[in-house]
This record gives sequence, C-alpha cells and structure tokens, in this order.
Amino acid sequence: MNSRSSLFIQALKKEKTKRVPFWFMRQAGRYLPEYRELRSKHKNFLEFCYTPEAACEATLQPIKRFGIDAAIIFSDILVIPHAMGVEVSFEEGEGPRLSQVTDSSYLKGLSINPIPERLAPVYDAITMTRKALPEDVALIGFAGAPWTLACYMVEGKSSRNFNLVKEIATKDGLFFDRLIQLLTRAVIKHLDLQVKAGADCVQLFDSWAGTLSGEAYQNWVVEPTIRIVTEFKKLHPDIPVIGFPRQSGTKFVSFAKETGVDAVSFDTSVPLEWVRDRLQPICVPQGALDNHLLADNKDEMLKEAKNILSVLKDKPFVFNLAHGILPHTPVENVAALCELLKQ
Ligand code: 1CP
Repeated sequence: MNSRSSLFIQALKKEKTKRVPFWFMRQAGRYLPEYRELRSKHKNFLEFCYTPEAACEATLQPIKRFGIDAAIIFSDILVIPHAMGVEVSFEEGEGPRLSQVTDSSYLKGLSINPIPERLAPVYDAITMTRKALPEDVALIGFAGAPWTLACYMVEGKSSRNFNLVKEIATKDGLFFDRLIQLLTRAVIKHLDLQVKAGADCVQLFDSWAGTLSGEAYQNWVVEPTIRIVTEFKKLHPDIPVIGFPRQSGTKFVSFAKETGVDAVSFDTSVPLEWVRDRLQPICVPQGALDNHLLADNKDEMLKEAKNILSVLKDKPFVFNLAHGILPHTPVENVAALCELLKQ
C-alpha cells in the first residue's frame, strides 16, 4: 500500500473499500491543545503558515492523535491573493483583512508569476509532510476557488452577505471576469505545484458558492471550476479533485455533472437520501456531519454519524463534516467519532 492506493484515494477512484474512509475539515486547529501550543510560538498566522516545520507539525497533529485516513496540508486559501500582491493579515479574533481590489485599475498590481517563489514554503511543507506521514495516509492539497477568493479580495474581509462583490460582479462585468480569469490561472498553478511537491489529491474550497444563483452561479462557480478541472487533469490525470461548492443545495448535481470533479463535498443543505439517490450515482459524495452537533452533543452526534454511514456506505463515500471543526469542540467528541468510524 502507498498513499496513492490508500483507502481514501481508493474511495475517490470509486473503488470498493473495506470501510468508509474519513477526515475532517479544519482537523488541525484551535480545538487541539497541541495546536494552541504550537500556534502561540508564531506571532502572525501567515508567518506560521509559511514556516514549513510548523505547517508540517500542525498537519500531523490530528493524524497522530486520532489516526485519520487523510491529512490536509496546514495552510490557508488566502495565500493565493497574498502571493499575487494583495496585502493580507489575520487579526486576533477578527478574521482576515485584505487590501481591496475593486476595479480594473488594481489588476496591474496583481500577478501570478511570484506564486512558485512566494509559496515555496507551502510546497516545502507538503514534501516534508508527505515524508513524515504513514504510507496509508493520503495528503490533501487545496486552494480557494476563484469566486470565494474574489469575495475576500473585493470585500477586503469576510462578510455576512457579500453585497459589494455581488454588486461589482454585476455592474463591472469586464473587471470581474478578468479577476476571475486571473484567479483561475493562479489556482491551477498552485494546485499543480502542490501535487508536484507530494499532494495525493486536491480540494477546491468554494465556501461562498451558496450566495449565488442562476447565471451568476454558472459564471463564477461552475465555469471557473470547469476550467480548473480540465487544465489540472491534463497535468495530473490520476489525481482526484474534490469540489466543495458550499451550500449549493440541489445545484450540487449540476455542479458535479458539468465540472467533472471526482467528488463533491456536500453539507446539511441537502437530505442524505437525496445525496444517495441523486449525487452518489454521478460522483463520490463527501460529508456531512453537522459541525455544531460534533461540538455540542456527543450522543446525538454519534447517532447521526451512524445514520450517515447507514445511508451512504454501500457505494463509494468519504465521511467528513458539513463545515470545519469549531474551536470549542471537545477533543473527546472527535476521538469518539474516530473510534466509531474505524470500527
Ligand atoms: O490563528 C488561527 O489559528 C487562525 C484560524 C485559521 C486556521 C486554523 C485560519 C484563519 N485558517 C486556518 C487553516 C485552514 N484554513 C486550513 C487548513 C487546516 C485544516 O483544515 O485542518 C484550511 C483548509 C483553510 C481553508 C479556509 N480558510 C477556508 C475554506 C474553508 C472554510 O472554512 O469555509 C476559508 C474561507 C478560509 C479563510 C479563513 N482563514 C482563517 C479564517 C478565520 C477564515 C474564515 C473567515 C471567514 O469566516 O470568512
């Protein structure tokens, strides 16, 4: 067995597995005491991400503690805008802050050329982590999808409704299309370099896909993903791609069909029986235990995990959460879930 024939990769390739493989979004993070300890040694979050030894250690922490089937490299989606020339910082308790990109005049200052050099620490962390991981644990590389990256770049921070980016995408389509095209090329480059460094699979996080509908969803979520998957597969035909157009509801099906991703990470916006009947026949579903249930109600959470397995285990499936592990999640709840999933 090697990492490219691990349980997780087998499932993504639609092969039958002896049990359902699992990993969790944000499996490295503040809920782990060893993460808080490591994090306290680095004053700023990006500096932490760009220190290969630290990123490698953070990636390995949940694997050592729980024996999970896949590791996700410790980094962030905002390293792409940062490498392209946007100012990015993470203020304690406030989330990300970026210098805004709101019209075509800002595009001159952005380039994808510095990506290989500026993100070299991420690729070094991947190579280091791949060497340190057990052979049967897959390593996931990732990027933010163009729409979600554009949300942060235009707004300059997180937002409740992303009104500004939607207004600009509608009123200045020429600018917005150029921004999305530029980000699409950046994402392809970053995913390519992560695979060359040792990633066994990649995931595309479109966290704010669910804020769009109709033609906008098609233009800014589906079309860029088609281009990313097409170009990526030319470079790495055997590396699985997982799409995560969060909160897409019934659009998960057309997303899967049109983009050609191998797997779709779904969430609690769709019922499990619907996932089994509509999504599982066309791609490998990944998901989708409620992260709040994991944090706040251990007994109900274990019941729901069993329910998810019973509905989806008969065809290729990867167990995950609907969204990342919350910082107040008891470690004990995650441990109990892992025990259940390994049985
Ligand atoms: O100081 C800290 O510990 C900061 C918290 C933190 C962490 C642990 C941030 C800031 N990023 C990360 C790591 C991270 N981010 C990983 C790797 C670790 C793992 O999953 O185990 C990954 C895959 C991400 C991806 C990411 N970053 C997404 C997509 C997934 C999602 O949550 O929807 C997004 C939207 C971000 C932006 C971001 N980075 C950090 C925060 C607090 C945010 C979200 C801000 C917001 O709510 O808009």
